[in-house]
Amino acid sequence: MNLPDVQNDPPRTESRTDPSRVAELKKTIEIKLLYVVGKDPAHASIHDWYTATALAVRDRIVDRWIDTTRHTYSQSEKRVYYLSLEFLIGRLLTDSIANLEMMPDCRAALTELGVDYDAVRAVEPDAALGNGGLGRLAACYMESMASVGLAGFGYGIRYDHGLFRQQIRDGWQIEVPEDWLTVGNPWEFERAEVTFHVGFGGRVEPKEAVGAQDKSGLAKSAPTKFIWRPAEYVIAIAYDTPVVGWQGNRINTLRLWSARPSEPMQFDEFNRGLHLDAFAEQVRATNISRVLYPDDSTPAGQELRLKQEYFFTSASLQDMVRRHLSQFGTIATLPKAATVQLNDTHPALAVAELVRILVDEHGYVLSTALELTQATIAYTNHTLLPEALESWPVPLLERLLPRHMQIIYEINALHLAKIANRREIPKDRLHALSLIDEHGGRRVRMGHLAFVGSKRVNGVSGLHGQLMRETVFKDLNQLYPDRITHITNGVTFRRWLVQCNPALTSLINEAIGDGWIGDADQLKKLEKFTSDSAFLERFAQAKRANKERLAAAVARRLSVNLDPGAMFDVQIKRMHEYKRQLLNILEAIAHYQAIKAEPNEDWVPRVKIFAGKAAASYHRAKLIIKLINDVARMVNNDPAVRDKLRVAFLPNYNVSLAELIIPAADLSEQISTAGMEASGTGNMKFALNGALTIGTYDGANVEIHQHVGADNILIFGLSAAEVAARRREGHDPRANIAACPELAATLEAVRSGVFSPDDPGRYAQLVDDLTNHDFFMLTADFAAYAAKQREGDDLYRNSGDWARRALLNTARMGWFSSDRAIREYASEIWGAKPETQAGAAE
Ligand code: D6G
Repeated sequence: MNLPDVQNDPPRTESRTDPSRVAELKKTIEIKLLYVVGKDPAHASIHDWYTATALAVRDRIVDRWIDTTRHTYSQSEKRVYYLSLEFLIGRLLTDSIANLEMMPDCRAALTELGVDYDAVRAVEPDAALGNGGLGRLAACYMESMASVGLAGFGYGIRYDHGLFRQQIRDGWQIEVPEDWLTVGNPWEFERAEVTFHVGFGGRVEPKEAVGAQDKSGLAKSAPTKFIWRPAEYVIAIAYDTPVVGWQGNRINTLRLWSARPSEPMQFDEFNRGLHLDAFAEQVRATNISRVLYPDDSTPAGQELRLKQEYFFTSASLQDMVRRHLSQFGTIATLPKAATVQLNDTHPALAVAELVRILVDEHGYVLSTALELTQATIAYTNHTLLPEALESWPVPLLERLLPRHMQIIYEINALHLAKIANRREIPKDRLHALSLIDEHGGRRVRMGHLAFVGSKRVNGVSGLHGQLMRETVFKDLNQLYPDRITHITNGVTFRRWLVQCNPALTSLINEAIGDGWIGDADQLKKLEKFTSDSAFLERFAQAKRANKERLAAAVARRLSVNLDPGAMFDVQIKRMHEYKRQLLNILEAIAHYQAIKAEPNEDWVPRVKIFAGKAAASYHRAKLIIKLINDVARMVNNDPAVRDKLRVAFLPNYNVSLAELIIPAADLSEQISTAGMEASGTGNMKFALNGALTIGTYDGANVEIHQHVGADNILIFGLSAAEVAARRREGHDPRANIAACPELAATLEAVRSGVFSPDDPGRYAQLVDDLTNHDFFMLTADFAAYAAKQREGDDLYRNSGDWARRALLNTARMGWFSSDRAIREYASEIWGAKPETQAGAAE
């Protein structure tokens, strides 16, 4: 079993307890421990207490959950289906307790039982059913849909193993399987009766046309009808987790599918002594929900990934159609009553699947089925990186989903036929508009499929929306000019301020009340405290307390001592070359060399903190982790710079670690190559918690800059347009290096093995690539970045003024609440009306 390794918190709110509620809760926890966990309190482990507490809290959720479900049915609320291959939920205990405003009671009840709440919360495993931003966004959106009062349904996969656990051995990343379910999951309800058959393979047979139907759009003299006879079926079983909105006013459902074989085993084979073979098919079926993001560098890995995508998409749509028919009796009204949001292209097969259901099972002609589909589905694009735009080989789709491939061809034909009427679109753009990419082996472009099958296609920041129109969907945008929009991402302030930063939350509540928790714009009221030096002092003290908490955790885990008086400079996110952790560590090396050269200068002490996982097969990203650790070892053991610079790489970055680190940050590193980070949400969490951003003009940094004001953010480097121009006109890294002696010296030190004496050639290739290619433009931005860092030092010297700028960041981040983002989705895309609470229209 994996031992939980983050013991953050302690969240202590000032609210009072209610003795009768405490007594009632204490009784429930005792009953759960005894009758559900089956343990004597005298022998209960801390994990047993966690399970009992979670079950007691869950009881308080279920009544409201049922109320919400009834309300949705009785009011015929429009349902929003959020399909996502990832939900990076993290821990749920504090989330649920805080949103139900039960924290003081819960702490008190456990104290009376002789149990420490913080110890209980720390044993909950992180539900790491996602990689990074996209998955965490889905989790924030689920919470916000419940908080603003929308009938939101999350649909995804219940992976047995979430994102791998990262260990660092001798500076290298090692991946270890994650096993969050081994100790049970008290938040989920298995719905053994909610099952759907998901087919794969087989063949498509023509079937005699069914008789004419008179409703418009239904097949009258249908040409040829087809029937898909899959070769195998996998069963999807539902597991429901309640999603608690702020103050528990609404409890929505996250439904995750687990894969089961249609037969438990091949009995004949077993009896013939073929004990392993008897389970082969079953293993193949259950593998579908086994692991988040299987390595898809092999054909078998690719097939599994595609199966995962179809598996959860099909089960979710079957469930949606079943629910709609049971409530309304006809599928014709689906777009009025339901909307499906595709979180990136992973569920893009929903377009073909819904058309298939409508045509094959409900008798629609394909063009009408496509219209109904387009009125129901919407698609969020998350990346412009060509290598991240999904496409599937046509032969693979033909083999695994033959009927869908046929439907995709038909959709493509209808779509391309539109061009005939559009004189302004040159006919030679046909290949760019087609759903099928004909270059180097035929592939289905999933982004194009999602685009064509959707009512709206949104980017996730202003800049990203604009770049989508100019680059990846340039041609499609010309054909469907009103389809692209953008909705800038947001984060839920309940988790990313209230729960993770109780020190700052108490101070804010004292100053402006707690109305901001449900209405984030109220944070603006904090602006009036920017000239109140006593308040600024307390604001700085809250930050200091969070830094001490983090320093204690780092000392425990890494035996590195961090001075809470130093500037905490943090970059935590997935390891990726475009996110440029390498730029950060190279600048840290240059800074290290500068300190060594002038040890008596008045340097501002800095702690550079990194955390992040690299994909298992992403060797360059793993090498950068190693470089950070090599630099850390040297810097942290060099007495000459000890109190001026420290470097720490914290292993196994996950939601809980982020909750510990973010409140403690002074400086937030958001330094992607401009044009490559679609939005970012980490950038929002840091600024909300009173960190200044050092960043490029990229993704949502652009909007953070607009909101917090140019004086309260450190922007540097090439813009997206400048990056594009350099790519077009030729980028000369050698000239950049020659023009910046600090960079030249830094690269030489890395290349020659100063930081890798055990293997001097370790970084030679890395430095060569930077010198000769530098696709991510590190050398172009280095000098501006280094200068900005020193500007940051100068600001930090004046602690009162730094606190003022930090407070302005917190005060002006209200717009980045996921409640705002969800309201925009509701009005611009979903046509759904949020309620502040179930039953009361806003
Ligand atoms: C969720 C919430 C629960 C409800 C169940 C089935 O688990 O209250 O009874 O879903 O709801 P339908 O799928 O039948 O709408």
